[in-house]
Parts: sequence; C-alpha cells; structure tokens
Amino acid sequence: MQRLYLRPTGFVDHSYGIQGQACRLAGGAVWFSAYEAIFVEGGRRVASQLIPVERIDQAIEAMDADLADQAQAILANLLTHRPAMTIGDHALRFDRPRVMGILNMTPDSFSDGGAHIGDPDGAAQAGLAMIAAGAGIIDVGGESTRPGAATVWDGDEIARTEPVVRLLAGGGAPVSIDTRKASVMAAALAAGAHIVNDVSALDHDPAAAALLAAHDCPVVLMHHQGSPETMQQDPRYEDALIDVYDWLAVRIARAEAAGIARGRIIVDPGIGFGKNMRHNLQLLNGLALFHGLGCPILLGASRKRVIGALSDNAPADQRLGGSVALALHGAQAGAQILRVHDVRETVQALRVWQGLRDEGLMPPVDQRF
Ligand code: 7PJ
Repeated sequence: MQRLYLRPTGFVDHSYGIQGQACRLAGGAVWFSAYEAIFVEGGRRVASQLIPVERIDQAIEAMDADLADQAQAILANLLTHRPAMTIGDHALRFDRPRVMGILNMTPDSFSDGGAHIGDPDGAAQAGLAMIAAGAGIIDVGGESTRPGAATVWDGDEIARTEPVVRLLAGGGAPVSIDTRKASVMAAALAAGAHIVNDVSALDHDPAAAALLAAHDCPVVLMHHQGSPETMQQDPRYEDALIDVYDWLAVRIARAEAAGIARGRIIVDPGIGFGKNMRHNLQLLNGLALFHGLGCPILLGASRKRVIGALSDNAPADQRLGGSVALALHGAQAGAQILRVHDVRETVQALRVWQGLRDEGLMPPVDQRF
C-alpha cells in the first residue's frame, strides 16, 4: 500500500497580496506556498512532487480514494491552529514560537550540568532568571540522557528535581519535568510541575501513560532509537524523516488509547537520540513534515553534537551560534517550542525574527491608509 506524506515548503515572508497562494502553517507565524507530496511504499520513497497550495485540491481529486483520504487528514492537521494548552494558571499559546529553558540538575558536565547540584535555591533562581529573560517554560531534568549516559536511581532523580520544581512552580513559573520515570513524574506533578517531557515517549515506564492521563497533563513525546547507553552505536533508518514520523504517529495513538487527550500531546523528533549526522540533518531539513501529525512540535538542538560536527568540532560550551541558528531554523519551520540552554540569546534572536514576520503581515507601506 502507498502512503502519502505532505511537507509544507516554499516558505514566504508575507501573505499580503498573494491570498490563496500562501497558507498559514498550523495557526502559527509562518506561511508556506507549496506542499512536497512524498509517496512511500514499503518504507521507501517512490515518488515526490511539489504542489503549489492553490493546486492541492485538484491534486487530491486526481488521487485514488485511499491516498485522497490520507491527504485530507494531513491537510486538516496542517491548516488548523494548535489550541493553547492550559498549564496551571497559565495558557501556553502556540501562535508564535515559545522558548523552553533547560535547567539541568545532573552532575554531568557535558554542557551545563553540575552547576546547581545540591543547590535547589540557586537552581530555582537560575530558572526564574530564564523566565525573566523570556522563557515560557523551564524544563527541569535530573537524569542525563546524553549518549552513553547510565540510568539514575529514581530516589536520586527525585531528590535532584522535586525541590527545584516546587520552588519554581511556587514562584509562578511554568515547569516541565524531563524524565522517563513515572515515580519522578508523580513527585514533580505533586510539587506543581505542569508538563512532562519524556525522551522515551512513554516507552520506558509502563506506569507513565496512566499517570499522565489521570493528571490530564501535557506531555512531550520524543523520538529515540535504542536507549541512551547504546543509541549512538550505528543507528539505522530506512528513511529517517519518514520513519520518525510514523514512529511518532504510533506513539500519539498509544498515548490517546491510554487516555491522554490529543490536545495534550507535543511531538519532538529527538535530535541526537539514536541518529547519526545525516539523520539529524534530514530531520532538521524536513522538520515541517511533523505538523502533519496535528500536534505542536518541540525542537531540542541546543549545543548538540550536530553543531560541533558542522563547526570544526566546537566543544559544547562553544556552540552558541549554531544553537541560535538551529532555533531560528526551527522557528522558520513553524516549531512551536524551542528547548534551549541560552535563553537570553535565543529569545533576542526570535524577537528579531518575529519582528520581521510581523512586518511581513502588514500591507506595503504606501498602501497603509
Ligand atoms: C532533548 C530532551 C530533546 C526533549 C534532552 C540535551 C540532551 N527533551 N532532553 N527534546 N534533549 N523533549 O539537552 O543535549 O531534544 S537531554
């Protein structure tokens, strides 16, 4: 059976005067002018075609019924806005990109780890400073999931994260907990966390899905291949972009079956989690495809190895430029949440980008009467 995928492309800098030739992507800040229709059989691309948005209805009419149904379902996802998620007293809106600031409570010194270990007050201060700098959410993590990392005992992970979550949530910050373990999720939710960010997409702990369903809590489902210990040993895909898309579609369906509302799900291609350099680049290039899943997209590329690999092996603490470049790339592809270490710099870059977008949505100057 053939499967169809539609990737929004041909992004345009404004929509004024070209009505009908550009569509707003998922109710966000970016507009696109074409779909790349990708036809897949047995996991492999068999054809692809660029279809201007004004000709998509015609193209769908020419497809057989099954492909046409797939196309309509994807179009509905691409063209409807993503409703805001209520998280505690806050509404997390997705009409423009939001920044998730990383607050690492691990002893791991890879990028920012170790700074706050044993110091929940200092960590919470750092988190609140990220909110003041423009972050919309703080992501608190107590287990390193970087390549080669070993698992942490639940009790240690709770001891590292729970006090910080409590301080941050008590201070009015939207908080997510970065964990794969239901017991750590439960402790964080009891301490006031609003979102669960699970790099295993609820695969790791069988108790996690029911817990989240009971809490009606938004969850990030991230793609990974293998476990952190072994994931970078020769990762393989038939087609990284298509495989990750299908994998996430299955995880969304499983989460829904477990009672988690679709409107509570955020998807993430999981840059660096069981991917080689080419896989990461294919996912970054094809990122807008994931809007077809109908959920907000989170992109986490900050300080990752892919940046080092493209910049003369710059070490993790010297990847700011590349991190900002990839955050902007994500914004341009319509990603709704950007998970970053360097909040101030990323927020500034996104504000400049947003200013350009906003001007693009206005009529040209001489027609503004
Ligand atoms: C990610 C994450 C990511 C989500 C980490 C690091 C490795 N959670 N946790 N997405 N990465 N959702 O930050 O370098 O990409 S830990």
